[in-house]
Amino acid sequence: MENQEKKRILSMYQCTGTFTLGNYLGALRNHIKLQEEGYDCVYALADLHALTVRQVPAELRKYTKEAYAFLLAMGLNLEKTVFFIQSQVPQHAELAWILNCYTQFGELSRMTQFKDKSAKHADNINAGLFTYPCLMAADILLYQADYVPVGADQKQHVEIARDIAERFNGIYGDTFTVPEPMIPKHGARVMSLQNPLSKMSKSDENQNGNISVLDDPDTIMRKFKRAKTDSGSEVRFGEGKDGVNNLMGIYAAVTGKTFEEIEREFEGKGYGEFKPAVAEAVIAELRPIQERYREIVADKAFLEQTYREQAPRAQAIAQRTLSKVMKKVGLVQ
Ligand code: ATP
Ligand code: LTN
Repeated sequence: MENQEKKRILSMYQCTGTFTLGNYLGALRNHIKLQEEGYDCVYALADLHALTVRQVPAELRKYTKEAYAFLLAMGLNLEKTVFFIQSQVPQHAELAWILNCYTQFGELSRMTQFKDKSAKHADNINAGLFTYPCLMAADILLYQADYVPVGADQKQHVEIARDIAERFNGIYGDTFTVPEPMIPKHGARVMSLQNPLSKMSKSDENQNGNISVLDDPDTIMRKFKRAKTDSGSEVRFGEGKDGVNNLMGIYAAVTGKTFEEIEREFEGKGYGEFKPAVAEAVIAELRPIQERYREIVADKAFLEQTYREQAPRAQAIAQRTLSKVMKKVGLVQ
């Protein structure tokens, strides 16, 4: 199962809501492709991380299963990729505790996500929010990952995981592979349809700004038709034309067309024709995935059996690293 020659990629996803078109185009779709590009992929749903913000229990469970089914529907191949739910692999929490003891208060205080989230959830600045990077380092280091594909906002977390790995290796000898962030080549960054200066996000209060990957065709059409565009009506990429630029980015990502091709296609046609065309392209992209998704979620027994079978595969890899670490730090086994 484990192949020494292939480089290992690890990524995890928070399941605090339904994935957005941003998650899909900016991350998920690229990560699924990596399976076919000769990497050994390990993917998981980071439900322990989700607890750093107060969740409605039934919703967290629902979103976790939904996200699991969605990635399967996208074509995640369980013969090539290990895909599990973080809380079902106890080694994550165990290694995270140990790594807590090798991480400094000062370095955790400097994490921008901690600063942002504590400002946003001032009534619940819990210890988990603070030590989030140690759990994320455990996620990565347990699997001896070579690369971690992340968006720019998560780069600092991969860097601290590297620092922790290097520090630990320095004290105890080679234990962890030092991971590298993998920043996507064509980093499709999808912005909110209502405020093209902020990224499309699951937790956006304005649901008209984000396209959920499970939105039905009518909803997708309506949201695109209402998308904020700029003054003027020409479909042309340009500075200060954030609304149109965003729609062009989405259209390009979905159809594979270049910006010049898009400008030519809509020459003299205006936003009135462009917006529904973008919506149609997105609908067509998501339709087959949504169909498979509906089949998978309808079969609860299959879904449950699948994630249950994956947990021991992940545990086997994770335990090898954890046992090494326990021995090195002096825990009796
Ligand atoms: P939240 O709203 O809770 O902050 P999110 O929707 O921003 O969540 P994450 O779970 O933090 O999503 O991110 C999962 C992956 O999706 C990350 O690799 C992240 O870089 C990517 N991603 C999230 N939003 C976008 C976006 N709008 N455009 C491109 N990539 C995105
Ligand atoms: N923090 C990440 C989710 C995450 C992750 C990981 C990503 C948890 N553990 C390990 C890569 C590797 C986020 O919020 N997107």
